[in-house]
Amino acid sequence: MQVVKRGLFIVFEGLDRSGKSTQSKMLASYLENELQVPVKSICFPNRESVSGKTLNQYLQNRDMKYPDEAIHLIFAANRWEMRDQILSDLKSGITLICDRYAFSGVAYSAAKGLDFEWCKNPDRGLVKPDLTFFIDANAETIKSRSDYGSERYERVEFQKKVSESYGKFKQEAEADEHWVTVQADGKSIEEMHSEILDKFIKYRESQSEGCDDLDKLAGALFVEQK
Ligand code: Z5A
Ligand code: MG
Repeated sequence: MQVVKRGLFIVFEGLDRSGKSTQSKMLASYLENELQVPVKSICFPNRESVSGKTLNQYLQNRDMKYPDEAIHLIFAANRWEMRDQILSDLKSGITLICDRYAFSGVAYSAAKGLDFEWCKNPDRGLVKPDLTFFIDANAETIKSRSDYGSERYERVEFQKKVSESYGKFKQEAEADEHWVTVQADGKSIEEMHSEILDKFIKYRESQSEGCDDLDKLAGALFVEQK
């Protein structure tokens, strides 16, 4: 009988226009076409769901007034809506490539001035990623990229604050292997892809014996390990 190994949960994080969608698509396509790994691409916010429609309106309309705390909770609800599907896909052997996750939720809301730890609360207990690729791009570099400025948060000063919030995850993650920082400045799309692929393959090889066990990820996001 063939044993289905669970899929891996891979997240991409970073500032607006840092290259998350480009790199997620390239990784997904390589895994599917070159390694024959079953893959599904997902993204947050999921703008199609009930909560996602509100988030889409909010992001596209800078004049829409809404309390920062309330919108933060809706971003988190948008992830909880997908929790069961994420677990079920991973169990059935599908590797998920996820464009933004709860780290975005915390980084953007904390950049608005909300308390960093408070911001984690609504996402506590979600599925923790196996690997999070943080694309570390300079806020000044990305402002020249196409379509920059079209949504609510795309302002250099604000992006610098988001970058500082992400920096806290970087510090927290020093003792936790799931956070992988990929420097973006001065690198081509292809150079970044090969660096990410290399790190992914090394991780996959290191996990090949033990990755059936989903228990250590399910419910583990932002929960202290005892
Ligand atoms: N948000 C939040 O507040 N709370 C939450 O919980 C969540 C999100 C989940 C929408 O996110 C907003 O939601 C976002 C955070 C907030 N803030 N804003 N505004 P989104 O993911 O839908 O959109 P985005 O991240 O803002 O933008 P994006 O366009 O999706 O960016 P990207 O995916 O990182 O970039 P890209 O599409 O891959 O690349 C952008 C361009 O740069 C494109 O022309 C590429 O060809 C080019 N590019 C990419 N890499 C390179 C390199 N290495 N060199 C040169 N050019 C490059
Ligand atoms: Mg994108």
